[in-house]
Amino acid sequence: MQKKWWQKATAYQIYPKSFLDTNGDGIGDLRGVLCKLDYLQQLGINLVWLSPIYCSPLADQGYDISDYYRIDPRFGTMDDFDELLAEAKKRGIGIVMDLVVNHCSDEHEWFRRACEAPDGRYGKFFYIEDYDGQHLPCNWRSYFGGSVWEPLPGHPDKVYLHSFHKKQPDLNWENPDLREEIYRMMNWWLDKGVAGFRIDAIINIKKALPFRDYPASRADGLCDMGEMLAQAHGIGDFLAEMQRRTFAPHDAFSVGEVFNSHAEDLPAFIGEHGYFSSMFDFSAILCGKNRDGWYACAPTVSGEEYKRSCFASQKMAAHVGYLSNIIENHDGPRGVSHYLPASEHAEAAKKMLGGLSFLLAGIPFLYEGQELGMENTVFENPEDIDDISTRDEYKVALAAGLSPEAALRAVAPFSRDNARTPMQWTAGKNAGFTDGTPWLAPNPNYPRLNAAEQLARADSVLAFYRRLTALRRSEAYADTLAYGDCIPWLPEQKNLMAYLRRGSGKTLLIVGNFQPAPQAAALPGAARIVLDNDLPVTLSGGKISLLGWQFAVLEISES
Ligand code: TEU
Ligand code: CA
Repeated sequence: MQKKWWQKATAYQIYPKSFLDTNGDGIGDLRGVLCKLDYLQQLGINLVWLSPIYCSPLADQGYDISDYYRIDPRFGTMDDFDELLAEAKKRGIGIVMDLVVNHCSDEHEWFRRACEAPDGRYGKFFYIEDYDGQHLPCNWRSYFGGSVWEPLPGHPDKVYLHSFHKKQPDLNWENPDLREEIYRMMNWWLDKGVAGFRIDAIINIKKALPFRDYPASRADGLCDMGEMLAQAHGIGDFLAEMQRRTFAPHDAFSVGEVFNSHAEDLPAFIGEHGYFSSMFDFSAILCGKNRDGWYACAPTVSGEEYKRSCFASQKMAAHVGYLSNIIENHDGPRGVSHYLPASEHAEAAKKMLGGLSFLLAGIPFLYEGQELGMENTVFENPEDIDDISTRDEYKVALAAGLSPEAALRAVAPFSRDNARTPMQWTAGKNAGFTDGTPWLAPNPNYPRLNAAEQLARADSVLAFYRRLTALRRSEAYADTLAYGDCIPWLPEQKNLMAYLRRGSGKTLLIVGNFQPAPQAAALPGAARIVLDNDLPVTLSGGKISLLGWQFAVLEISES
């Protein structure tokens, strides 16, 4: 496979609204990101993905863009952005923008003009259909609840399609004029010097047309979008065009938010000449999901399930391309709360989980606060929920007959707010995130869990992540970790997650004991410890003896 500049990168996702507020309005901003570039550099980051910072009414926290060419004043100015780009570059950090082009905001000029003239140029940028007051074009359920159809403002005889919130009208990718506008915008940012894009909800841009009903999955008579997407063919034409017109000429990095991925599609998506450089591996986060709603989903995922889904994805991507590996992002629970049992949020277990994910083949993406081991937050009553998706799922749980208390308890483990609480910088007021009133309350655990405390401690979760990133760029192991194979080791041994990274003349064994009880594991050869999670490692008789939640990286001399 051809070598690319991003294959050795370590990436970090910033959710700007929750990162650091520098002007006391309670909302994180670009100057906050600027302040923390040294912190990111010391953490060993080379790529920063910024969740959306464009002008937006923030109906879905910026994933509803009203102007693709401007920075929302709440986040700063274009001067701040340019400064950020330049200062990041000085530190060897590339900025990856969030590309949200399945939809825009209903406050975007395109949509306003579509409402003025539904049959005009901009009406054709959207999906607008006639409506007789009774029969909607189809029974698809939006991701945030309710029908995907909403009356077009000013036109009671017309409806428009929104796969997400009604303030996020879908863009019509079948229209070449629309596609041209999108490529122009992408190239404008790439010409400015951004390193690439994370591409939002991209699988949704291709609809199965003409509109028709699918079997209803719930009492609301609506169907899951997945039903329709399974019948939507030909997305590759759009993605190949996007790749050719934007990413390729700029040698940009691109990572797709691709759900519903199938092995047979992988070469087209992330192969040598794929549409994207990489795509996220969501297989573990999809474990235990249930179509009835969050209330019916398993609140945590076992170590065995986590291991099996990682290994299945690794096998699928082997010799095809680079997955991007995560334990969390801005759309769900904190990884340590989701993949570790509630009683095991000790630092050793957090490091183990982080290490196991980080060293898989692919690009590791950390999410802000993951490097501290930040945990799910606490919801005391329904008013504590900010996120639109959680509010909808709470209603779904009530409709299924759960009591208000039970409904809140059932949806809390999945809430997107868990990942969106302010970054915990210090033990001071509001976790050092803001001098004002934070837009979302910080997790009450910040007095004990914060960056300042961890920066001062050699065995902190933060210090461990620094060692992981250092290993990834070390002269000794960078090639093995970037290009080596990933081979499961003792995959049948229960609650042991172990794999080899083999390549460039070296072999590493990555091993984690996914349980509180100790266990031993056979070694594939003579071993030397390269990194551990601050628990004493015992090697003897061709075995490693692991304490509960112990993690180690060993260099193996294979004979
Ligand atoms: O997510 C797409 C997506 O499918 C998820 O939103 C998922 O359905 C949802 O998180 C369940 O709660 C992307 C963004 O990551 C997300 O933040 C946006 O809300 C969404 O697109 C719309 O732009
Ligand atoms: Ca601010």
